[in-house]
Amino acid sequence: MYAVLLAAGEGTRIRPLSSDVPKPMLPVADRPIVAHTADTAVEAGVDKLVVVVGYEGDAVRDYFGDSYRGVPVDYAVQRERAGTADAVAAARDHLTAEPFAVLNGDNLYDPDAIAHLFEVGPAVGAVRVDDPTNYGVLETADETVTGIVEKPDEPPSTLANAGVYVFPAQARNWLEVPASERGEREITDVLARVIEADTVRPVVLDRWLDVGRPWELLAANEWKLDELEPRLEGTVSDDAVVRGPVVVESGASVDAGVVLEGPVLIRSGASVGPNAYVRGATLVGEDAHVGHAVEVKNSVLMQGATVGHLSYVGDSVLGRDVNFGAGTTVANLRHDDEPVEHTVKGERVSTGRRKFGVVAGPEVKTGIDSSLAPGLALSANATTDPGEVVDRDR
Ligand code: TTP
Repeated sequence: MYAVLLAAGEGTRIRPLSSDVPKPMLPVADRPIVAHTADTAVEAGVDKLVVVVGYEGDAVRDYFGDSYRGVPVDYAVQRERAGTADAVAAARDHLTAEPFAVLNGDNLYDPDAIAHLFEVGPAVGAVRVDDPTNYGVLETADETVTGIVEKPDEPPSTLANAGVYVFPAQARNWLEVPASERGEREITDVLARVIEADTVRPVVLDRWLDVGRPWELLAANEWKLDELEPRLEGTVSDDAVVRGPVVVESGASVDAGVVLEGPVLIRSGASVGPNAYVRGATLVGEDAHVGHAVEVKNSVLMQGATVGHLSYVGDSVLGRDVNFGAGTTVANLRHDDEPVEHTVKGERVSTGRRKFGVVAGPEVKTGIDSSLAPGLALSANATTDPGEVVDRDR
């Protein structure tokens, strides 16, 4: 079997982090999100990957090249973001007379369940949820999927569609579905045709995460950082303290007085300290720097991000080459203890998190002593003034 990975979306809901990279290339532990998807497919035994790229697609091509973990990789380009069925249709020239799997390049899956799903023939992955009304919900009878309904008021089951499918070869002829109400050609309409023609099995995944919004990138890192095998390959001072699962990659350095409390990953080229406190789950990306008297907790610092001195960063995502001035303090908790809100595509939404800090796009710079409010988004290249209290997105 081979797998089609959908990685053509822009990730408008995760802006500003996707302002210069496609969402599937955002980092989760030691690799981009889409590499975790590819790992799942490779470990389930696929013999080819077809990656559908679009927005900033070169970043995806540069990462995988023409093979990944011994499996050949082909690319298809989706010209317009016209929906998930359209994305698979863009790969038509690569679809063969064999059954094929389709996975979202921005989802994390439970690998054992995916291996099982690939074995059972036409199938769809699902997760059990308490409130299915916001999902595509599977209708089932006798271990067979009989239908799928989008965001139903009265859900026919608690099985939410997890966006991973095994289709029979003929499905490549059923991709020309009409646009849905939201104007996209949806893969679930292709699934509906497969359900009419074939027996489709539901396969329940224990764990699944769709990375759509910034706090889901934190959740993805919490998941994958927790799975890393601890190892200290970089330079770690004898005067540093390492507690719990910590990885310091070769080429990274940890100076005196630093306390690392896992799960923490310090990537190659990064430096921490002296006298810094980094608490899990935290990713300090390649060439990032956490300096003197800085505390970082449950955060993602992308490549080249710098928090040089006397700052606090909690529950936050700092994009590529962000620079926080001395004394920058992130607030990550509301006084009323309600979940922190964040603006996604112009709408205030609850993150569901009691603690959530800031989302800073690439090359943001804060002035010294900036105070940043919980849930704040700073767009690419935004700056703050010295001493400024920032409680509105910019
Ligand atoms: P979404 O997360 O629904 O879309 P997106 O990635 O563009 O993000 P946003 O809604 O924030 O703008 O997409 C689900 C998966 O399908 C994801 O892996 C991207 C992929 N996709 C495509 O490849 N082409 C498309 O036209 C669409 C809509 C999605």
